[in-house]
Amino acid sequence: MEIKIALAGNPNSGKTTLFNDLTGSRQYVGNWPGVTVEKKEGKLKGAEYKDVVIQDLPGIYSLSPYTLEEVVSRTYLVTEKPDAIINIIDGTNIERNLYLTTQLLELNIPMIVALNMMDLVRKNGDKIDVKALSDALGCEVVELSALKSEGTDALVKKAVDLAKNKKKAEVKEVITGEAKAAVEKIEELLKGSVDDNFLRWNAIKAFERDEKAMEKLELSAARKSEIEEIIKACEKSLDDDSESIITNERYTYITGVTSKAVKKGRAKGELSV
Ligand code: GDP
Ligand code: K
Ligand code: MG
Repeated sequence: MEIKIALAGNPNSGKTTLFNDLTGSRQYVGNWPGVTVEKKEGKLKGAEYKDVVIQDLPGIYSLSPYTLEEVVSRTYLVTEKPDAIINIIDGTNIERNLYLTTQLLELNIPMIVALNMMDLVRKNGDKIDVKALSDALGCEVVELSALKSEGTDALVKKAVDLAKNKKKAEVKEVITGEAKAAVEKIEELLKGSVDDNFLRWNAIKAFERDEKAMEKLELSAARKSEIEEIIKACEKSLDDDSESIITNERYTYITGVTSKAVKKGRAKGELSV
């Protein structure tokens, strides 16, 4: 049976470099349905992986509905349900890259983080505690230098294992406090209207008033207004709009993760010797 693994990450995280390394010349390029965003698919190199297809997703910073690339990526993930996600992140820019990671984890699809640019991280004198990062995210993290093909074999093996075992990430508390309580109330209201695996993701999207995600659920007007009441109450209490509330929760979580796992070496801009 064919195994599908999606490759997701920020622009310039090394996605193309990794994709080329993983698939060699076994690539098929087309367009995503209805849009002119490039769609690249490839087969993993190596006889033992002949049934493994890698789907390259457009480079994105978020799963919000504001760009074509974001919508293409999230629609693929939610409707095609790949067996696993490889989330490639730029190790020299962890904070920004983890913003997408927190959203991908909410999709409840088995995921592995490929911590790329490790050659540069080392050169900069930075230290990343991979075990601490992995514990904090609730999913496996492997070090990688896509440019130098270092760590690719271990990444592939682990990603394929994950896809076969369907082992999901441990759910971590990214959204906390009143926002979490509101999201959980919305989850109760959405039960039955969505695939259970995507309950959390849809509840957060509903809380953010993400129309594109919600129109797929075909909720009744009554249900929609119940959800709106929950959102309004939370916004009033936290004195912020719901989308910003979620963004703030993500960044608070990410700051906690990086304070545990990342030690910066030389300050940026300082000359290396
Ligand atoms: P994409 O936008 O995510 O597809 O990123 P690319 O694969 O195009 O990589 C962006 C840039 O980073 C290119 O110049 C790559 O050569 C470089 N790059 C990718 N991976 C690594 C890595 O592990 N180490 C270093 N030093 N550079 C890398
Ligand atoms: K690029
Ligand atoms: Mg690219």
